[in-house]
Amino acid sequence: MADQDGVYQVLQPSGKLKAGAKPALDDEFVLEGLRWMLLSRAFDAKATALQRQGKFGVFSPVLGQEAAVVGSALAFDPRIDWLVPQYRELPAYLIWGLPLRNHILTLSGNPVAGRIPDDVKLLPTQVALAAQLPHAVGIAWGLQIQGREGAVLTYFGEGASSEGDFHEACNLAGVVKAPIVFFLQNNQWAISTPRAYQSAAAHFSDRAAGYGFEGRVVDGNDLLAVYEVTREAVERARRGDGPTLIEAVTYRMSFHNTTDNPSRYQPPEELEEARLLDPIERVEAYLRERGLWSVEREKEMKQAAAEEIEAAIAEAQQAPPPQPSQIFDNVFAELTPRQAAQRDEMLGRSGDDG
Ligand SMILES: Cc1ncc(C[n+]2csc(CCOP(=O)(O)OP(=O)(O)O)c2C)c(N)n1
Ligand SMILES: [Mg+2]
Repeated sequence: MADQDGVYQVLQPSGKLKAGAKPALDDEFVLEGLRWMLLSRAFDAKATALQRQGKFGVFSPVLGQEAAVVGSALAFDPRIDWLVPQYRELPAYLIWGLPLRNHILTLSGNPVAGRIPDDVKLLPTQVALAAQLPHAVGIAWGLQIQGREGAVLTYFGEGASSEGDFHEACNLAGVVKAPIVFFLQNNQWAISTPRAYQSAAAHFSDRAAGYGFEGRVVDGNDLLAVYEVTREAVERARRGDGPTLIEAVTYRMSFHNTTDNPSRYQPPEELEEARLLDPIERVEAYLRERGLWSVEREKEMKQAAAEEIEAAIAEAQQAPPPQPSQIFDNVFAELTPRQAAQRDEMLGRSGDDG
């Protein structure tokens, strides 16, 4: 189903299947995907409002990239596979089992939920660009050495792919045939730096050849195509056939994060064009055509998403307020002598009861 430029697509922007396409996702699974996408979009709106009220710290929305994140995450099995994130993939963390309450507490500056539950195979979000990628390869290689069946999904942006860590991680992953999927979200911007400044290659996925593994480029606004390409990559990893670099071509339809004002650099016509390719509307149109989507159904699902978010916020508000000394918790299993001394000093000064 590749277009002339090689970008894999199953659903056209109108929501119609491409000629000859057979969706790998059944209807129930597509509805499940849409549910996650709507929850993500509703959370983006709520979190933006709470940040503006001073209740949340800096926050990066997923808006526009929901199909890329949800379609890829659904192709894995969170019971055995690991997720190593960047910072713009909330629905994937939830699919992996992170309680939304924990994410809300983190955004509220309360570290009580900073520790990821032991049974959730998820690493913390990473702001230092591409620093997560060597860790992701280490986990994948470790799973392989231990003879476990799990694979790793790691996310990063096209901007992060200009970092040395990206190349080093891919190189090693190729050499040891690590069971990993490098999922590059090409949302066309790295804050204010446009895509063209990151690489002269036609597609970021073309770089995979240089590391000796498979590269695929997919329409990142097409839930069905993203799922299918990622599923193939997971199966490749499970077979022992090594890594895949997937480039999901999408668009960041909102600000980089809440400190950013994209109207200063983003051409308005580009954003208008991107809005015509909205990934949620595409899935809705597909399901409507199949008689599975209606105004009532949409209302119900949006209402359920809003209630889930409100319940998680209420739950987060029950948590004890943060104490300054908690910044020492969950960093190392045991504090170093210097850290212990600093903690004692802080306890002495703050009246914090630890
Ligand atoms: C090593 C490093 N350099 C610079 C930054 C500042 N910075 C934070 S996000 C960002 C843009 C990242 O773009 P991309 O990887 O495309 O991800 P996106 O935000 O578009 O999802 C930059 C430059 C950083 N966090 N880390
Ligand atoms: Mg980007």
